[in-house]
Amino acid sequence: MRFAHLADIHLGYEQYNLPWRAEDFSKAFRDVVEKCKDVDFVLIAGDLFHRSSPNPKTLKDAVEILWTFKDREVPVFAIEGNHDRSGREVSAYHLLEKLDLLNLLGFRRDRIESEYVSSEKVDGVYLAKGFYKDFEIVGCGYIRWKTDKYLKFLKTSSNRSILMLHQAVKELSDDTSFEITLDDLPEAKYYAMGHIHDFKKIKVDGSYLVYPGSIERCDSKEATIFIEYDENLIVREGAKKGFVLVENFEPTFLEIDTRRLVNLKISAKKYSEIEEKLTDVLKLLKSDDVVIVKFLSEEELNVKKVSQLLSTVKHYEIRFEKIKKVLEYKSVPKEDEFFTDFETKILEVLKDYDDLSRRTAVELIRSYFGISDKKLLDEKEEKKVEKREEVKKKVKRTLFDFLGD
Ligand SMILES: [Mn+2]
Repeated sequence: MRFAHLADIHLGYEQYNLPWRAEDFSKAFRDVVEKCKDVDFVLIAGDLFHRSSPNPKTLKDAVEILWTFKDREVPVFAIEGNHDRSGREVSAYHLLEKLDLLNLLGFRRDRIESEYVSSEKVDGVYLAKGFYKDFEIVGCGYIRWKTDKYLKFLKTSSNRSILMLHQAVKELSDDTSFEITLDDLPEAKYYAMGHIHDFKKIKVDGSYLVYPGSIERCDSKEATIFIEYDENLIVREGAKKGFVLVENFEPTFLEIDTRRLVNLKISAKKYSEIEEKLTDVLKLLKSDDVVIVKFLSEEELNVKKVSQLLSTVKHYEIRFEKIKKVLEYKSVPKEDEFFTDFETKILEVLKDYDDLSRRTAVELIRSYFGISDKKLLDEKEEKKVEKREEVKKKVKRTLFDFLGD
């Protein structure tokens, strides 16, 4: 017995406003289905669609692709993700369920009973569970708040039980956002997870907990390759995309080919260097690539020119960040280099900033320049005499004027 576990298919995602990118997502889904031969059933752990209201083309693709499983008589069990759950009672999943293309699991207002689904009443609602031979599949769609309240109802009874959730588990989340921790999980023989877009696999009390990851590259953080050109040119491979085949509860990752999404970062002080580096990097790029490039420079970017250079790839997105010039500080001379010994001494005395130190400083200055008290007084006296003479002259002249000579 084996089953396929997929998640985060994001059908209909017109990434970077490009309708043909949605085609890439459909193609990836077709490739997955192609590789799912000889499975007994299929699990879709949420985010089958990129949006809760997929357009007609996307719905048509979903119906067509899922019909392959229907033709093969392979049941599909699915839960809603955060991207495609609906605030209203009916989502696109209900349409697919009506067409017998999948079995929607989780909390429902009405009791659902079908070939592969049976409902159990919990807390005033019904929990639709999946059954395939002796496999029991329990799960529910994405929940943002009070996850513990819902999780406690997701009890399994079979020893071939699968718990399917679209939630980020804290211990496996790369960023700070998560809704549950490993301790919150009810017991199961396999945890079929969705929501985290990278393939992850760990063991929890002897059972595998797996995120197959998204089947296509949903943003530049999920790039095929990361190229960084600052001092040196560094090329790093991104994560593989695909899904998981599970046989006897042992998961195996199967890779799916995707269009290359290149995450490129070029830094240089001068714009001319940016152009040179880009020309270098272009040798690594292919005509089918989608390139997300970030330039960092002190000078303005010649957008027209870099666009021209990038026009050899399928699509590019340019981001630019102007970096501030690094200021060069002139070296400040040391105090003993700048001041003479005498000046340093004066400054030292004036540190205390009181009358005594001021008087001391004045004394020092006087003796340094050879100015005695007497000399100072003499100078003052001289000036006074000069002034008096001047005044006298003026007065004299005025008196003469007055007397008419
Ligand atoms: Mn997703």
